[in-house]
Amino acid sequence: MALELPPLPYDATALEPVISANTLAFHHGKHHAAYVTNFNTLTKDSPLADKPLEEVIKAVAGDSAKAGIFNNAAQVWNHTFFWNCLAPNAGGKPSGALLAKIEADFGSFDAFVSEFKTAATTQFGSGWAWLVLDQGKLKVTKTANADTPLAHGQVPLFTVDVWEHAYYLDFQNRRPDFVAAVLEKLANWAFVAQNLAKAS
Ligand code: MN3
Repeated sequence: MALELPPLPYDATALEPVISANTLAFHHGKHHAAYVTNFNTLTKDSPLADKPLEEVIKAVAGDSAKAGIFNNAAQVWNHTFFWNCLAPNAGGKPSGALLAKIEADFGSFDAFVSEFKTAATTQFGSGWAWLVLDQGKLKVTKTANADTPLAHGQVPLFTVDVWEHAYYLDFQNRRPDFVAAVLEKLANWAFVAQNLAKAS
């Protein structure tokens, strides 16, 4: 069963002005779509084609002979997850159990934001910044290229794509401004809270 590109969970203009419809047309319509096409080509007639994506990622992680499958599988998963981490009229400060857990594990919400921004802006080259659950504790991590916390025994709760294709049309080289705007205006804390509840 071939993978299909999942539709965006909102209209193409819904995330403006932080993420323009033009960026989404390329990022979802071209980049994410290409990872789906490449994954299907690389796994055609393989038993991997019938496994859930999370299982494929964990099965081929670290296998240099299957690096192409890993990269495309992880990029498909990471992008679908990223789209769900965003919502119009969102961002700011979460509430409830998620906020309590952030305050318990980072000291304060501001301390989490600061650590997340540092991870996102110090990822050298392409990659991702993450909030993960690791052995029951929240942590901020960053991964390079297609790499994903799923390959490291961690549960992803929230991510921001910091590949240049994620922000260059809207922010050019200003990655810190892109990350700050996502946290302030688009972070879908309701989705993150669901991820935490499922993982706890
Ligand atoms: Mn991307």
